[in-house]
Amino acid sequence: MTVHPAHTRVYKRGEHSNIEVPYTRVALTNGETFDRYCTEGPGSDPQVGLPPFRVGWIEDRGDTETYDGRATQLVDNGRAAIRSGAARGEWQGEKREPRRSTGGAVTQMAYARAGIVTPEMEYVALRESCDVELVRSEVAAGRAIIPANVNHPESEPMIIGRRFLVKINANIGNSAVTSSIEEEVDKLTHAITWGADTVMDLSTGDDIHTTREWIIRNSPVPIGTVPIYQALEKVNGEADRLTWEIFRDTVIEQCEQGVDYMTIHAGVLLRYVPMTARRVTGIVSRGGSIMAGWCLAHHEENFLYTHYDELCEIFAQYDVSFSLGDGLRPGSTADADDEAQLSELRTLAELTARAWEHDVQVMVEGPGHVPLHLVEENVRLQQEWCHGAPFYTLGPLATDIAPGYDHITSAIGAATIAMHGTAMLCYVTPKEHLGLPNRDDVKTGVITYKLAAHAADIAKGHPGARDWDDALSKARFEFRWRDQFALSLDPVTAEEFHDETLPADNAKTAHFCSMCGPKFCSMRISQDVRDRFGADLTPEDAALGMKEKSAEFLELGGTVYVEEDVPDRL
Ligand code: IRN
Ligand code: FE2
Repeated sequence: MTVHPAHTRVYKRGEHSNIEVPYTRVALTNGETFDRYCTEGPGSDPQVGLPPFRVGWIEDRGDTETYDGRATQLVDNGRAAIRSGAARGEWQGEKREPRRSTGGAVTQMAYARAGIVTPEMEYVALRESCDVELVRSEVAAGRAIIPANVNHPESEPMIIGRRFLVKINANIGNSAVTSSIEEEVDKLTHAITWGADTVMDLSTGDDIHTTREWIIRNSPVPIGTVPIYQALEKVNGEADRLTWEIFRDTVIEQCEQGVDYMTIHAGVLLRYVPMTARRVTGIVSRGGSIMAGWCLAHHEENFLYTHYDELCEIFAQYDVSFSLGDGLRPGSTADADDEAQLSELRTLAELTARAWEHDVQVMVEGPGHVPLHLVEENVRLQQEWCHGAPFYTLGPLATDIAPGYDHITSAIGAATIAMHGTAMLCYVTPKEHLGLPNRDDVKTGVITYKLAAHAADIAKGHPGARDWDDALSKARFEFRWRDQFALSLDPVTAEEFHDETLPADNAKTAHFCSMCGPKFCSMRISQDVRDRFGADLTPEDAALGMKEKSAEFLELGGTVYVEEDVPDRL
């Protein structure tokens, strides 16, 4: 699905390989074209899923093998259930056997460190229009990650790191209270159509496994999860009954399904929990509160921390990336940068280094709610302490006072934090703090975060980032309305808003809109001036032109434009 008739899918081919990277080409009315980064994938029938196009690359490396995984049975049952619309049904699809390493780490980091350039790295370099050596060296250094589980061969490789385009993640997932599997797959498609770079499935409640299977098989973008949510379901929501074994099995089940990165709240240490007692909003992270509850109930150290090396060994076998959870992130501006948050960050730094010893890729999660004057400091500390590992932040919300508008309060913080070096932004929707986002909220969240990320790319001087702005601004100045819509992040809304007052077809070429009307359009006036004096317009000429305009204006009676007389002229 494309969002505008002027959009088509084109492929960029590598010079030395046959790797093809999809782009969205915007055809402009002046004959020019503009190519945009594209996340929506080739599109799929939810019942069938996407073609596993990366399988050949994975097999060619010869370092993985298929096996009779524990997830296979669950997968088959799950798909059959959907297909028949019943709890039991016959699975007619192919049996998918999971794959894992035959020995060593099969991670992009391991290859990068060994000096190997993988097809995934080439793909990413084409996608980002950068040198493949930059990709390889940043992944090798841990400053960027390419989340790409060997069991998610449907995914189009992408990179998360501060030297690359700022990425955004959209959270979807049902809860015990609302929404079905079909709705969640639809939200996935909607999120990637509007530009989500990764999607996290945060489903809780029934059918977690099946929902996730459907999402992964239909996802061209990396999928993230928080496996402690599913582990908690397995013990009926009683956090103190959780064990390392239950958690480990859940993680393996998800590794086999193809989850590309997992949020692991291993930095919530027993001794940090009391530090949250005097906070305004205590612990606001779901995973953080589960682990804090477990630590207190057992008066033992967090099992995610004590079994961390085992977890690294599992992740290395599938190339699953860590998203080290900020279980103690501030949930209000008052709690920002407090002892609990910063103590946890120190532990996340230690865990980053330990994962790297296993060649496992890592990003580090960050806040939350942070007033603007503390935003830069948050990036600086994370980058310094965590040895440059990519930062992945939830907003942050710059203020707490606007429930219903928290996509905006958080985008203010998100643009700022990304400008200072955050690599990926976790979106916040208008429903934040209020309810489960619906389809429309997903779109609003994605668009809001795309613009925050892009604003940061421009501020960072990212090569080529401003080209998009220039293309749109030119279209705007030249009154190519159709091109302005086609180039915008959300063409549908842009066109709708324009047409609300000037729906006629010829208004799409008119040299004004209803905001100022024909006589007061600053861009039309300055264009007239340019036309009169030619391209080599001096400031003096411009001043003269403005004088003439002013005379013309007074001649016309100097009245303010009345909207009623517009339709006649169109
Ligand atoms: C991102 C940065 N900090 C937190 N996040 C996201 O918040 C995380 O990746 C997950 O999608 C979501 C919920 O996490 P908690 O509440 O379990 O920590
Ligand atoms: Fe919050």
